[in-house]
Amino acid sequence: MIWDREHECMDRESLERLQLSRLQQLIKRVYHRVPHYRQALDDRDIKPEDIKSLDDLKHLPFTGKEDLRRNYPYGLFAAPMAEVVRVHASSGTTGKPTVVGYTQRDIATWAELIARIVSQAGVTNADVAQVCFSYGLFTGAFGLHYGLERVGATVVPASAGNTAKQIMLMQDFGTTALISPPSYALYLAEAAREEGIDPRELKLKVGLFGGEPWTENMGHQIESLWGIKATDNYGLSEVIGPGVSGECLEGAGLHISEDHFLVEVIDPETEEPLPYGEKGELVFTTLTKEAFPVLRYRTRDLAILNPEKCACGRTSARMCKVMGRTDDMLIIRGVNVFPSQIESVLMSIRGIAPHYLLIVDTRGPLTQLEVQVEPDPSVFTGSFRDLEALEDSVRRRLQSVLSISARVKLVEPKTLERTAGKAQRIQSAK
Ligand code: DLL
Repeated sequence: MIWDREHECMDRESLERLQLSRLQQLIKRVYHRVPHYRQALDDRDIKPEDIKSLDDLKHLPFTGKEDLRRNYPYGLFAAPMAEVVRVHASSGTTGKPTVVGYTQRDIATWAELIARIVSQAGVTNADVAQVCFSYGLFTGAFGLHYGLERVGATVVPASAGNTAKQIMLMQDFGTTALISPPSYALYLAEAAREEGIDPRELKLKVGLFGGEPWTENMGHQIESLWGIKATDNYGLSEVIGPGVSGECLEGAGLHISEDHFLVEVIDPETEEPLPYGEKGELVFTTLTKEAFPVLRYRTRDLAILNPEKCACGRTSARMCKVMGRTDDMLIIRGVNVFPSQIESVLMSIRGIAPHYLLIVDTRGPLTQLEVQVEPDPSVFTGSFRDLEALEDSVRRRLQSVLSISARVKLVEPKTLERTAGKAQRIQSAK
């Protein structure tokens, strides 16, 4: 079903007219309300009235995660706090998260955008939708929740974790739609089988998966384990959260809600926009957000755009599945984390030498992280109990500061490789 035919099937000319008027409003809003954007526009000698066509977008300044960090927590908000009804946050490149805000109208827009995605995956008011993202600062659960309610689905806000209970809920509540990170869908299927339950015997029909990268092959595995249709949906907190784009049942790319987000693909090195069909970094400009609009936000996600009308009837441009990132951000069980954040936690622990290795294992259903560290020889007693306590304290610090669960392994002093050049601190498990 097409939730919002008027906008999802708009001809390009009308769409571009709408985008331009919204872009002009946006530039006015950020110029007058957000000192950071005013400065960035002034630096380029751009005044709001200079925006005459969508082509002018390429002259506008980019925004990056570092701009959010510099303006922590509310510096980029374009609405007074009295109008901000919700905040969410995601990991930044330091210990501090990046914070985003929503007005009442933003929350309503978000629910509409999710309703589109949910409907294009075939979910209706006849479905029971189990949300297995964690409810909290992360945008995933709350974002998807309200859009599912908007289409009238029965939402089971199961949140993340407690696998045995998730399976019980699926059985007892007759869950037909699973909303989770793709890796968790694999894990749940495995856990169900271990309990002697055939996942294909459950009522599940469809899954809406996102929040982390996953390959088509992983999709096929999920589909055959559960006997369902697996759809991909993409988004990021800085732009809105989930709801930026999602797959329809044709499975031929993720439809971007272009009436709300202007999308570009750029060459990450030269920063020049690339034509349709070429692989590059996704850049989004929000067209309707009030509390936290962004100008040309650099996602670091790599993809290709396709502007052709889809067989489903929608005219919006589609992005392919995310093909990778331009930086080294890791997503460990849905939690975004940069190696630099792990490093800063490790370096703050007494008794740890400044050498470490991160081993990322993507072979199983859940991405696992092993952190190898050396004890500092000056405090190294050799006592087994001390070593265990040290390992445990590293594990707990990573959990409490970064919310990641990692396996921590202390290795003999001076055994991690030292290089004269760039240290190779990340390895894939083989
Ligand atoms: O992960 C929003 C979201 C939640 C989307 C649930 C879909 C479902 P952040 O925590 O800010 O927001 O992380 C955003 O996660 O830049 C991508 O690198 C990655 N990501 C999100 N969805 C996908 C996807 C949410 N479908 C970062 N495929 C993004 C690949 C994805 N990567």
